[in-house]
Parts: sequence; C-alpha cells; structure tokens
Amino acid sequence: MSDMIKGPAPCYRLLGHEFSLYSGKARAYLRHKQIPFVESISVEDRKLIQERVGRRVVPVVVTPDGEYVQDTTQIIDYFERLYPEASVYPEGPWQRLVSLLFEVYGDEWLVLPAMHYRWHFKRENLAYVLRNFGDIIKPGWPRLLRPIGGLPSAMLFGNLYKPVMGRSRGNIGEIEKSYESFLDDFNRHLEDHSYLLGERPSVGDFGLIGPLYAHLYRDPYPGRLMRERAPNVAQWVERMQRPTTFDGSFLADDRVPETLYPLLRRMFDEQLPVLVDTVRRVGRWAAEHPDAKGIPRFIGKHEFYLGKVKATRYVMPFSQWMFQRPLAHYRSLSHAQKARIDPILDELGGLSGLNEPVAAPLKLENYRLLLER
Ligand SMILES: N[C@@H](CCC(=O)N[C@@H](CS)C(=O)NCC(=O)O)C(=O)O
Repeated sequence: MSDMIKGPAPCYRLLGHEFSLYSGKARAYLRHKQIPFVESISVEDRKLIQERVGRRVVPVVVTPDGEYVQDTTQIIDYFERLYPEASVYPEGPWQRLVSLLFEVYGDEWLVLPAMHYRWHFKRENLAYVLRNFGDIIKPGWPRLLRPIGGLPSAMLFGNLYKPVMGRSRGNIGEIEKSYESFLDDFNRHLEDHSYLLGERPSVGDFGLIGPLYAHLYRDPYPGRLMRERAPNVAQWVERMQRPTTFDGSFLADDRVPETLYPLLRRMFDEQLPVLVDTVRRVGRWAAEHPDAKGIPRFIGKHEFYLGKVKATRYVMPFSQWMFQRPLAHYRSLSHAQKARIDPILDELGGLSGLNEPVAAPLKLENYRLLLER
C-alpha cells in the first residue's frame, strides 16, 4: 500500500475540524488510503465554501487543481476512482450490501445519539463545547473570550437538532437505551474482528466513525461512557482515526459475521421504517411538484418509533439519496445471490424495506439534491 500513489504525490486540503462529525469520516478515510492531505480551515475558507458550495458546510476536500468536493460520500467516491487499491467497497455482494447499510446508519441515524449526548449533558460537556465552537468561529479572539464567541452557534446547534432529528423529552430514555445496546453489540463484535468485515475498514466503518469520533468519543460525557462500557469500540475509534496497518483484507468468501446481526436487526427495526417512509414522501412530493428540479432539505415531518415511544422528525430527502446506494446494489443482485441473502435479511427484518421501489430517485449535482427527471 505504501506505493499506492505513484510519482510525486499531489497534496489535498481537507477543510474540516476535529469537532465536526463528518470531518472525522473524511479524515479517517484519507488516512486509510494514505492520501497526502493537510487539514485546516480559516475564516476565509469558510467564506469560500459558502461561495463555491452554496452553504457553510464541512468537510470539503480541495484538490490540487482547486476543485471543491463536498459530501463525504462524494469525497470517498472521488478518491476510490483515483486510487482503487485497498477499496473500501467489498467485492462480495453480501458484504457490500452490509457495508453500504452501515454507512447510511452512521451518516443518517447515529447522528441522533451523537447530538443528544453532546447537548444534553451540559454539566460535563458545555465548557468544552463552547471552547471548541469559539476556536472555530472566532480564532482571532483572545483564547479566554473565544467561548463567548461560540455561544450563538452553540445555542443554534444545541436546539435545532431536536425537532429536526426527533429528540423529544419523551424519548431520551429510548435514545440512550438504543445507543447503549449498540455499544454493547459492537463491542462484542470487535472482540473477534478489527473492523465490521474483518481486517480492512469498509465504507460502513467510515459511516460509523462520523458520529462515533467527534461526538461520542471526544466529548467528555459520552467519551467516558464509551471507554468504560465498550473499550473495544474506543479502540476501534483510535484505529480508524490513526490506522497503522493498511494491507488488511475483508473476510473470505463474502462472510458477514453473525456478531453483526444484532446491529443489523436494530438498524432495520429503528431506521429502516424512517428510510422507507422518506422514499414514499419524496415520491409524493415529486408528484405534487411536477416542474421542480431540486428538492428542499426538509419536506414536512413524520413520526418514528424508538422502542414503544413515538416521536416526530423532519423528512430529509438527503437520507433517501444515501439509502439509494444499498437499494441500487441490492437490486443489481442476481436471483442466486438474492436466494442466499434474502432469508437472512428476512430473519433480521430488512427484506421488505430493501424491496421498496424508489418512485422519485434523487441525484447530487453541483452540491445540490435534484430529482432525476
Ligand atoms: N452529508 C454531508 C453532511 C455534512 C454536514 O452536515 N456537516 C455539518 C458539520 S459536521 C455541517 O456543516 N452542517 C451545516 C450545514 O449542513 O449547513 C457529508 O457527508 O459531508
């Protein structure tokens, strides 16, 4: 792997920061692929992101010829095309499906516990959080004053996520129960494997590292919870952020370890109904807006369950775009491949969701989510 990039290596910039969820995903990926990059972000960069991408979002990769690549999935695919060695996409159809599902789970679902654990435990987290926001937003201010500069953003982020992702007063207990069970199950899996699918991280590991690094590992309260309750998960986070070996393989014969089944079952139970409903709502929205090219970031609200507790969240078309990836892969499988996988999916509760037709497919073009018409 060390000779993966031939000739003088071009240097990329990662505009991101340690405190940001999706920056952790991009950073871990770039390190795993041994792609030379420097990470930094200035006030000027943030203005340029606004101009080029259309909103202030991180992470962004700036290529040596000045291209801005945004969205971590696009970043990963950009580099997978350039450097296909040690791909993060397994060849085996079952492993590939599982890895794509875990990417959607990390990116689009575990953000809820990540936000909850960052913002709910103010006594342990708030000073740290304000310091981090201040360092990003007011880097030119004296160190002691920066936390005050971080306050407006902290107030915004700390409240906005609740209606958007569906954290109500009633479901706090369920969010924590679900996350703790996730930790227990993942911890158990990591007793036998370095990553989800063996000795090489897949795109699913990179999906998980987003929420599990900046928030759930680095923030004081959930960081302690992870280290005490699930030490193997904490070690996996460290491995993902600072890989030392680059030549591992996925498990042979397209094997998906049974220790992942409880994790898949929870995903199918909690997230899949939300994804399926998102696909239906996007389809309805598209039918009601026959001339629309783009689609708003949120299109109304829908209900979802954690345990027996019902809550409301915003319908996010972007989640459909992410979900289209495992759906398209599943659809591309042969009868024989499906015959092998379907009974397991059925047993775990995922079969009907993966057969959901996508009425209005979405594409991401020039940083915008568009209807494929
Ligand atoms: N799906 C995107 C999400 C990026 C994202 O949401 N980043 C957060 C910070 S970690 C942000 O900048 N949010 C502000 C916004 O999206 O307007 C990705 O994978 O890059």
